[in-house]
Amino acid sequence: MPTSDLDLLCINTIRTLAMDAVQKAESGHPGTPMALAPLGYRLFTKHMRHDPADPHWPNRDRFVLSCGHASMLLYSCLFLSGYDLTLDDIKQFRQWESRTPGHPELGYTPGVETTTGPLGQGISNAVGMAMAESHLSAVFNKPNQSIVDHYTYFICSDGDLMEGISHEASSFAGHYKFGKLIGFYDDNHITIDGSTDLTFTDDTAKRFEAYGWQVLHIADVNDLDAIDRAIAEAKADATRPTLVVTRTHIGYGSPHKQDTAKAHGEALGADEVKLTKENLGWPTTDAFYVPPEALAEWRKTKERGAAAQAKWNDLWAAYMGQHPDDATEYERRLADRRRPGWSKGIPAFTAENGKVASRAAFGAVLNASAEQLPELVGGSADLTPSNNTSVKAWKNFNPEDRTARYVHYGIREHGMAGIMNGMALHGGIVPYGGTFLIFSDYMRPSVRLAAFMKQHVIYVFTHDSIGLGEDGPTHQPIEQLSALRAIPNLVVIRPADATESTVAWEVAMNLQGSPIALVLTRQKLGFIDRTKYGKATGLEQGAYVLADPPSGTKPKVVLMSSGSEVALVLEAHQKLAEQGVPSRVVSMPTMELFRRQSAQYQESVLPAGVPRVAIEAAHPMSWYEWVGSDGVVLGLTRYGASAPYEKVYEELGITVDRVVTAAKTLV
Ligand SMILES: Cc1ncc(C[n+]2csc(CCOP(=O)(O)OP(=O)(O)O)c2C)c(N)n1
Repeated sequence: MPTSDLDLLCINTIRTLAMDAVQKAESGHPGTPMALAPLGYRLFTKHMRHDPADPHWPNRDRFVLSCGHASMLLYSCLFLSGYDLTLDDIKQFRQWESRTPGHPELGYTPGVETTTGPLGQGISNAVGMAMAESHLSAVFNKPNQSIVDHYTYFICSDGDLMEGISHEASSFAGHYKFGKLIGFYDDNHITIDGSTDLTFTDDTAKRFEAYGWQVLHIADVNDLDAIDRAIAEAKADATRPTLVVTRTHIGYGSPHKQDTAKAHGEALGADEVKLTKENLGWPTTDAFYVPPEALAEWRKTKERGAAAQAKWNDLWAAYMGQHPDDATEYERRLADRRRPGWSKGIPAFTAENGKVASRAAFGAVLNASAEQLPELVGGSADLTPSNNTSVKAWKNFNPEDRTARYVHYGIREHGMAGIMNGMALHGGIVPYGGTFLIFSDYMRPSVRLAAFMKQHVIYVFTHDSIGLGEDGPTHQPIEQLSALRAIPNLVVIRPADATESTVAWEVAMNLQGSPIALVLTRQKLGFIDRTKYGKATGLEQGAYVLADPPSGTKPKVVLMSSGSEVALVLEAHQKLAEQGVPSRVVSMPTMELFRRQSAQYQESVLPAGVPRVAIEAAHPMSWYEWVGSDGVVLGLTRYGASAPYEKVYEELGITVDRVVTAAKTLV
């Protein structure tokens, strides 16, 4: 069926809004929204089940624009479909505090499901959303009551597919057979530097076939029937994700810029906008013109959405009547709330446990609480026995049993982090994933986005320092701790012993609005006797006093540390006391939570005027914030070494004696 005049008007409304918004802002990416306009139109008005009046409807289809630079495609579709977004918002594209920022940002614009812009991330988020759907539907659906039953759509560009994370996530999705994941590849042959001939001659179709995806083709995105057919075929294959290789033309309709890199990332220019509108047969050259008949057609989406949601509401009401416990449980999970008393079964560590690595303590605590945390879905990037991320009672998540909760991510750290973001964004799941701390570098772009998007994701980073010993400097993190602590809103927790590890897990599960990195040792740590020293619940405030001089004596110096080096400062405290220097010991497992405390609490832990020494087997950078201008940080500004860990500590000067010497020079 040839495209009707009305369809064309609706499609060209996206194209002209994109051109006009970018022209007004004098920055942005007009060409890709212009190219993808027919696909956006068809998805939002015909295929996607979504309710513009309720962007949080749990059973909506998810849509991810992985090529976030094409944000005007998404904003146009959201505004035209009837989300709470106005033409004025579109006119404010890329302006201060507008709801239409340069790239889509979660929380700013109703209907935006994830923050995209760093290419490749969106694909991994979409995989995570499809995974969440597959798990939750297996857990909660009943015969004839599929309360979790939706598709996840994404659009990606050349750049998305060139980025390595697209490989990790797509390979994962193929292996785990996410049949309700439907992606469109914007095959426009153009990137910023010019033609894709310069850099990208992969056979994308063969690549995705090799991953186990169904691959379909649309020869011309302007063929709406072809879009419909592809989506029908994609849905018909329930066992494979689908990639639709879709030929488009960047800057479609622009007489001088179509099919050129010029249409990618800058305004077309007033003259070219005018010429393009004429070329498209647009009724006027006025900016931001939305033909009433096009808007009316687009807004039918609201009726469709309301009807779809009403149908689901009936289903949900029946479900609540027949399965009240499951319904309550589903709501609890969507709200990211814990079961009351979930942590009661976690046993306390005592001196009898002897020395315990914090990774081992974590494994024990995870296992002791897992039954009360059915919202957890977790695993490791092929380091399960090292990360202690497994739960004895759990089975492996797999295509035959999607209720299972242990995820073997394979050696795909970046993919794992992006997929976890997708699960958290979907809702109903708290994802955790493990690897060595050193490989947090491989995950960093997704960790940053989790923090930016305020997602509840838990990273289990073990082998946290030179303390891992013989594997040597390639595996010994140095700058990773400071680098992670520099990510705003990421809560990094490095527990000092088994007891702090328990509190860390409780914080990690209870905290909302921040991802949490648990930084854990390979080597065993001594037991800190809490009848003698400060309570480990002080971790909740980020830092707390572990030891003070005998009452009445004021400390002359504060010794601080985190994790395995807390043992060193405790010993230094003892030695200094013997030498007549009264000191205070502060355990600072998490700088982020300490920063959130009142100035009064901070002062009570780190009193002004008392000099401070910090020690950590890592780059010193993050400690300068806490030691003050006259303080001393003992850290590492070199790489580690391959040897038994005690020897490495000794040779690199992470020792009690150095703390004692530094403290004495300060007092
Ligand atoms: C990780 C990452 N690297 C670089 C960029 C900068 N960038 C934005 S779009 C783009 C490539 C544009 O080519 P393509 O992905 O084909 O998009 P199109 O030109 O078709 O819109 C680049 C390099 C980015 N956004 N993310």
